[in-house]
Amino acid sequence: MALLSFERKYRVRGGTLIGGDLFDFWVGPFYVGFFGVTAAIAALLGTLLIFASASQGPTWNPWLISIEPPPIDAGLAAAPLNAGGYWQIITVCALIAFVSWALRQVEISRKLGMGYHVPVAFSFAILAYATLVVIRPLWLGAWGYGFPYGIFTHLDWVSNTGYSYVNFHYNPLHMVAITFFFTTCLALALHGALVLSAVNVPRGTEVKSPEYEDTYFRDFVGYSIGTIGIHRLGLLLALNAGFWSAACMILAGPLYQGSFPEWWSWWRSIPIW
Ligand code: BCL
Ligand code: BCL
Ligand code: BPH
Repeated sequence: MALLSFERKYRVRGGTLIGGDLFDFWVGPFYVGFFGVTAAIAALLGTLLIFASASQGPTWNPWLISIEPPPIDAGLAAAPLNAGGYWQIITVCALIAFVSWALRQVEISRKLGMGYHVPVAFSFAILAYATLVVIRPLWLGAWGYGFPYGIFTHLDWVSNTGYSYVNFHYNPLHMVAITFFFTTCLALALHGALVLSAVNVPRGTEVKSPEYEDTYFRDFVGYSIGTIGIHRLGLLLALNAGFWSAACMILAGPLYQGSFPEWWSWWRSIPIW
């Protein structure tokens, strides 16, 4: 395929982590690399296995298809295909696909001489997933604690898991995670709006510089975090949202069983009130 003029500058050789020059090429706009190949294979295989498992189940209705983890009694053993085995293999494929995806991001960062911020950020999402389907089930001693792969059934799992701790809103780390999610959304709303207000100006008027953006917030709330600062803050907020979500599920089960409203009794019995 012919290169676009600007691509000559960016489509450079090298920076691969593994495989040397072997997979160092592009297919259309996509960089391939060793991890592009492993991601594609794992994603394809995992998806095919979802179809294989669905073919054994009662429905082809996409909302209702569900690939169940093994029953809790089965513990940490390898399960027969139709009793959680598909789920186990799909989980392995999914983890390989996600980690490959992150490593491909690393190779692209290296080629371009850029930082690893994107793959680092994505690894927090992978960590959250791994917490739900690997770390927490291992810790609790059964794969059956993982969530089922179905559009509606995974919601049932969230609800049932939540209610088994009486009122999940009282999970203190769940509170922290939710607060970070909401704050992330606040920050992105303000940032997106501010940039558009400076750049997306009426025809014939001048685009405003970042100084205007900073001045806007100084006039408004007395402080501007600045142009790099807002991106640092946004990343920090989003990564904390993912991290405390994972942490709240390690608290729920491995570290604490029973009712989360009860967990707060230490607070009620502090002698100052
Ligand atoms: Mg969930 C909802 C996927 C883990 C709680 N969840 C959704 C839907 C989508 C989904 C079907 C919209 C998500 C979205 O826009 O995200 N959930 C999904 C996946 C995982 C996952 C793929 C995973 O870990 C691999 N969900 C979990 C865990 C809970 C959870 C167990 C805590 C995070 N999820 C909830 C709740 C809700 C969802 C509560 C909803 O109300 C919502 C819903 O409507 O459910 C019916 C943001 C991401 C994007 C916008 C990027 C695009 C993502 C697309 C849409 C994902 C498609 C997934 C596809 C249908 C599944 C398989 C892929 C193929 C086989 C290749
Ligand atoms: Mg809660 C979890 C908010 C009410 C029970 N809850 C969460 C957290 C989040 C949240 C803090 C989910 C985000 C997350 O983990 O992302 N809950 C929340 C809010 C309310 C709430 C705001 C509310 O009431 C306003 N929760 C309740 C009620 C309980 C309850 C009270 C039920 C009755 N809640 C639970 C349980 C859980 C949560 C149980 C969790 O397990 C979950 C949590 O903390 O999990 C860690 C992390 C993101 C992921 C896991 C997605 C990972 C994506 C992967 C890496 C990539 C997928 C790629 C995809 C397959 C590709 C598709 C193909 C392409 C599109 C082509
Ligand atoms: O490429 C990306 O974005 C464009 C990466 C990505 C990211 C990134 C990326 O760089 C970052 C920084 C984040 N996500 C960050 C975060 C948040 C904070 C840490 C967090 C809230 C979050 N991502 C959440 C989510 C969710 C939620 C909340 O549910 C979803 C659905 C996603 N992120 C999804 C994605 C993808 C769009 C993309 C990404 N986040 C990663 C794409 C990828 O890994 O591709 C390779 C894999 C495939 C193409 C398919 C694999 C198929 C499997 C083998 C089978 C399916 C198994 C699955 C378990 C079934 C689930 C069924 C569901 C119905 C439950």
